Amino acid sequence: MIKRIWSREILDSRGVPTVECYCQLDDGRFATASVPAGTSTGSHEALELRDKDLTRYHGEGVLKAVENINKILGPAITGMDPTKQSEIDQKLISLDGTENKTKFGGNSILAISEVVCKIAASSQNKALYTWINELSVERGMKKGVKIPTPLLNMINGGLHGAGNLDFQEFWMIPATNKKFSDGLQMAVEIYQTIGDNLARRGAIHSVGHEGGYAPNLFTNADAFEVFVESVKQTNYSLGRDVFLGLDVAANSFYKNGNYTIRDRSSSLSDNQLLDYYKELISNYKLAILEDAFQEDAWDSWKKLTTELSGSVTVVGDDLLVTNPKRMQKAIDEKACNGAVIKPNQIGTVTETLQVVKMAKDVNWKLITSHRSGETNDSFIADFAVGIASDYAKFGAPARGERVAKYNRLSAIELELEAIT
Ligand code: 2PG
Ligand code: MG
Repeated sequence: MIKRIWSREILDSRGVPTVECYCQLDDGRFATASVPAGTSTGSHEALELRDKDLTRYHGEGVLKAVENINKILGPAITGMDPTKQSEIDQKLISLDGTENKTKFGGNSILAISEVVCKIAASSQNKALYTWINELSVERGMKKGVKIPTPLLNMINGGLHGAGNLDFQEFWMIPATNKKFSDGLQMAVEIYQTIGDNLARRGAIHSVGHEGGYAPNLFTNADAFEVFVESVKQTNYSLGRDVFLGLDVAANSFYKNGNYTIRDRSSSLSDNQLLDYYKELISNYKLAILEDAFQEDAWDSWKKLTTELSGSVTVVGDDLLVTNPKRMQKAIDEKACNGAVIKPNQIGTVTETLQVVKMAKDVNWKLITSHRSGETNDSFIADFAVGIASDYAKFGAPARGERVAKYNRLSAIELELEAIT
């Protein structure tokens, strides 16, 4: 039984406040969970409640969300059985009562939902990923866990970069038949080689929010060139061991009906941008393309999926925002064939599982994802394994809050090997 829930304000990896939540059961057991936050958020996401008190943290404080947990939401679920995840989530959802969790904030609600999930696992002496898999079976999905293939963010641009690239994330993708730990080793070797090459060109500026390099280069295609050159200098081969992928995060350079990127001297229409993607896919063996158009350009998404889903996985993030309604629309309109899954876009574990189920029912690829503002909480790694996600996107293979998740996947890999 839940004896007490309480919360406090902590900092995320960007130095921005976020919510941490504690739970204690009547048997004395404790758990904590903290929630991440995005920088390039979709406008249809659940509300992240911020204080807007300009005398603290430039208005980014989360004391109201903390108080919502301490005074209202925590007491409301005290006495409940933590293994009843969907009942607890439903209670939080109805107490809030708004479409996008604008009353109490998705950050306060998710912090509770995750801490409950963790303590329920521990109270049953189960690994968190095992318990999450049982919760997905409860919602009609198949039994069985899986270590996802990592999408490692090597070069950061857009709102995540301090550099000058427009595209947000340039990923290295190990071949899906590689063992997780082998893929991770490969990623580190390539990451360090990219760093050396950027330094030699005098192009290292800094690292971006997710630990990838944020270099000074002329064009987005130059970032791919450095990437390809670096892979060649290792023992791995592009198109066999390693593939490339891209989160364009197109919202961030879309304005007045056009997209402006450094690779072209004038702004591009949707069709011109689509042509440019075709070039990139054939030149650089792109395997996955996320958020290629802005979040409400449904017709362009449909066209992209019709024309390119044979050669690349077309993934929606800001388009779908892990929201059942937007997901259903995307399925009906065949707007993509892959979904990014981020619990904090919707605000509870149960609703996230609902969206996962919808994607699985139509055989879409699943990418379980961190946010650019992270803590060292590795809940998302267990979640990815528990839902048997195809891919996991946790940033560069560097920086504490990113490797916390990758190291957790390695630990789970060892555990699973030990029991099979
Ligand atoms: C994304 C994410 C995570 P943010 O766009 O996919 O990489 O970025 O958390 O800033 O929305
Ligand atoms: Mg994205």
